[in-house]
Amino acid sequence: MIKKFTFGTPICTEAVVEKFETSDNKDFPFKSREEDGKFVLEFDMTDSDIVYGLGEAPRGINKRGWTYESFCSDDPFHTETKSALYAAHNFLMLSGSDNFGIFIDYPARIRWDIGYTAKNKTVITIDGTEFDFYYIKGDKPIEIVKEFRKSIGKSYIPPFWAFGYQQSRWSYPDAKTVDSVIDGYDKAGIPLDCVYLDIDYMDSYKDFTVDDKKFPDFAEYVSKKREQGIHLIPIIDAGVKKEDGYSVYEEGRDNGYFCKNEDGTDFEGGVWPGIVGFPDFLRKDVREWFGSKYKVLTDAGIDGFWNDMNEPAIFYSVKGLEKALDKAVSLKGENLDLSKFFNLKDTFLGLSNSPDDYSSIYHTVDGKQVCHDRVHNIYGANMTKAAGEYFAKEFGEEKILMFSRASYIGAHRSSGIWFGDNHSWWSHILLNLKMLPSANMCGFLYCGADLGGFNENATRDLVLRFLALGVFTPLMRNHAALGTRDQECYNFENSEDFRDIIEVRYRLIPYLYSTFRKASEENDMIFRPLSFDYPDDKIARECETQLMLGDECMICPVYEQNVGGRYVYLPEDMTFVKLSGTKVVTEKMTKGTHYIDVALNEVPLFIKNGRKIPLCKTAMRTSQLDTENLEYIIG
Ligand code: MIG
Repeated sequence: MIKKFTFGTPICTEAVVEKFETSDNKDFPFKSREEDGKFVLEFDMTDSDIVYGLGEAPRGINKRGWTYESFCSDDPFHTETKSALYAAHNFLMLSGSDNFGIFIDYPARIRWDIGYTAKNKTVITIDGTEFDFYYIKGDKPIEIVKEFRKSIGKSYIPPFWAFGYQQSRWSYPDAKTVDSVIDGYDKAGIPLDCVYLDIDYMDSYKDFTVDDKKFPDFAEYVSKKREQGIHLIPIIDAGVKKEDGYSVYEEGRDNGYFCKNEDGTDFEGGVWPGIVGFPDFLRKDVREWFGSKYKVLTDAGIDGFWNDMNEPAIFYSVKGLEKALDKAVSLKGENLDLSKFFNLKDTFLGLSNSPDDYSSIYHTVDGKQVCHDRVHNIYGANMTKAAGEYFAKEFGEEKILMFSRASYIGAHRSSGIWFGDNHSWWSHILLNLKMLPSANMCGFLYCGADLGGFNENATRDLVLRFLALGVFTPLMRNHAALGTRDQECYNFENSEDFRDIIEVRYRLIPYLYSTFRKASEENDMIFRPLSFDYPDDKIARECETQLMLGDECMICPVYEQNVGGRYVYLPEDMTFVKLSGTKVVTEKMTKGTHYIDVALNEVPLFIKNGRKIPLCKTAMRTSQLDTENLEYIIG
């Protein structure tokens, strides 16, 4: 049962597709108050209640004991004391003494104090007083999730090949480098379906251009790669380079498609290409225009994209930089004391993603000028919708791979997400695991983290363990930052170990793909916390290092260095399966805690008693998989 409450006249985000009658605000089920233009609501918790939700966010599956913010943030340090990442997924759910979910459909900042200030209180502060509020009542968490998911519409389903293994790096700048990556994988006998093109494929970081010195005759190159079974996936950034003669910019400028300053002139920020205009994706005509620009690349045979920098990330604004430079010049020759020096330094450090800049950007919503602060969290989602809507119209469903960095609920209907710039840290294997069920609750099924870690140098064993989790994530992509150690599997010693892991993925694709489709069609989750399935089992309720997968499995990656296995908790008798290349070893295990040995080239998995999962033969490409002749592992 869902009850909708409307406060004021909210900006329409299009997150919810089901129609609900609006309830009387007198019946609002929470203690609430308005305070300084903000709306505050709260609820009590008992010690054993669990609070789920917030999708792509820092920390645990149980969100208790911290404060979070809904504010799409370009922050490449996903440390545990952060409050926000790239997404704003305003769904929260209490399970225990009471069972309910809430969705706050509001495109600006929300603060969620979930037992941080007072252990047994959740206090939610909405940065405004105009929003839609959905109260979802159910007996069990999964029922609440399904009800909520039904209201927001079916999750995006990517093409089948998007379940193959994908290799990325910032950057493979030219055709020769891309060829060498494919070659490296082929020679090592490691399956591969996609290679990514990060910003350097473009001409001067201009969206929808290709540098023809690096990729002469791009369309022919793309088609050659497709003959080899490889999909190239270019990146698209939110900012459009300001340059006379560059048609995308000129069209945007001449038609008034870019976000504005208060005085109506174009807001100008600096990102990779230097100064850019930011398309006002909140306008339907701008979305149609920008969406149709992807055609240049789809015409060249491209059938997958990733949208980046759409929080939006702004390195500096032209106004902000000018002020900072003036300050620096005015201090020239002065003997700076510490406070003056740090103030100067902070002025420059504060240029990026600055609150002042965000406050000075204006959108047009329903013909009215609206400050960016009021709609920040739906900017990136609308960029991705622009693309998704164009693809669905032009090519039909399930044809184009599309995922985004920034997101808001609703974008799950047209794309997936990746979890942004993580690190090559062991702790980020678990962070990846914990985000999966939370993202699923919010509709994002096609998702995954940068396997091996994006920032800093990875070790061989970290990449292997990360991949062994990635075997199960719909998006299985290894990605690494500029300047870090090579992270392609074939670049490490004994690459057979990597082959063993990735072959397991290909063998599981029929199972993973059908589990994915089913979850999308039934508004279900692919990954669930153990507590969903075993609500009365204390250890299962608290477990955040294992997940249920589909109706059949439990996964439990190894997430520490220099260990040959891990402890795992079985809430009931199950079959332990170790998969490695073509090898499958099974062992019956009883309810309780066990230590399992897992070598670096093995993928651990548990199957519930009486359930079975299919395996196909492995292949070098998803297009070569024989999905008809399956063998089964029986639990
Ligand atoms: O400022 O395009 O999250 O995956 O490799 C960095 C370069 C911009 C951030 C993305 C990352 C990508 C990188 N981008």
